[in-house]
Amino acid sequence: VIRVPKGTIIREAESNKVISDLHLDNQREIIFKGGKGGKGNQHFATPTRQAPKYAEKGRPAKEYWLTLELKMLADIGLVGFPNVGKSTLLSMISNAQPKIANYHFTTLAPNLGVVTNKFGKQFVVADIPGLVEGASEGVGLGFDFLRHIERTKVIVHVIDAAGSEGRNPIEDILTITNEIDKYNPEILKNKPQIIAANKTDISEEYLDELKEVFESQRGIKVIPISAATNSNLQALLQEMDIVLSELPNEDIVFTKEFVEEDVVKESFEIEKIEDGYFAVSGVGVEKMIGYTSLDSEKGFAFFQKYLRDKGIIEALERSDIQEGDTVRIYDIEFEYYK
Ligand SMILES: Nc1nc2c(ncn2[C@@H]2O[C@H](COP(=O)(O)OP(=O)(O)OP(=O)(O)O)[C@@H](O)[C@H]2O)c(=O)[nH]1
Ligand SMILES: [Mg+2]
Repeated sequence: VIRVPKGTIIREAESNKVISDLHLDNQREIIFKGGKGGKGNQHFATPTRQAPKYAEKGRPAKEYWLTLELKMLADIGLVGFPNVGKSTLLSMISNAQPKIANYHFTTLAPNLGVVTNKFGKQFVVADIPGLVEGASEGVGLGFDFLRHIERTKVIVHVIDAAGSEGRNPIEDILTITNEIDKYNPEILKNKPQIIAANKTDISEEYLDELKEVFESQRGIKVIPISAATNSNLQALLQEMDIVLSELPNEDIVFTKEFVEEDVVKESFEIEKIEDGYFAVSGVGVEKMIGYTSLDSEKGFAFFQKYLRDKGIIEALERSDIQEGDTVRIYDIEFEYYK
């Protein structure tokens, strides 16, 4: 039994497909069942053969590499370039006390804060480390943090509306949106977005253009604020509230994508070594040989059935195998007859 935090997503490592999303309190899940014990020889006894030589070997437990990924469970994610004031904003609206400093990448891991609005309603806001161009390819703090955005219900773009570091906040939003899309095009499709135009105490230089480009043209609300001077933060909280209340009150849950056959089906390879001589390899067959008693007739029949069920016989026939040809599977060899 492995204990994991709520919000852990389990994927099969090779295909990266989701096996389970542990999003509930105290959720328990059997990811793979253990191996089954073999049936003893008594099981195969008949009235005439009281002590058969054949016994089934136990089957090994399934083996897979898994990735466990922890996604934050936050209602709202603050995203933006480094130094725009995300942590300052979180510290002003929530109970969180993130580090704030005038240099890039001050925040290295997401901070969560609980916001309580004036009606006593609570929601969780995440301060996500600064994203930069190329984040979807791992630049800056990279996709480690992009993945946290996947699960937040609402995205708040925090920008430096004063352009005080010489960057254009409109381009910044477009760049970040583009990075999120490159990382996973599904993220922004149904997620409401809000723009928190920060640092308006310095200047409102880009405010009109922001409203034109985002509010008028794309229907994304732009709210001018100053996190440092606590100006207009109530308007932002109110907008967060409205947007959240319009959303269905359920966690974003990743559905199971993984089916075991995905891995098992393609797990063999056939190689024609020379005329009349074929080699079969693969994790599945190798294991099968390990736990089948091929010396006994019944064991061999069982193995043949396995080869047929997995499509290996069919694949051999497609490779033009002829009656009497030799098939080698790891350290065993046998002749092929229909
Ligand atoms: N004038 C002004 N300065 C601000 C405002 N908000 C934040 N700052 C300053 O901007 C600098 C960066 O603020 P942070 O909150 O650390 O920025 P951040 O977005 O969390 O930065 P990273 O963690 O590096 O991504 C600090 O010096 C803040 O004091 C604001 O509204 N007005
Ligand atoms: Mg920060």
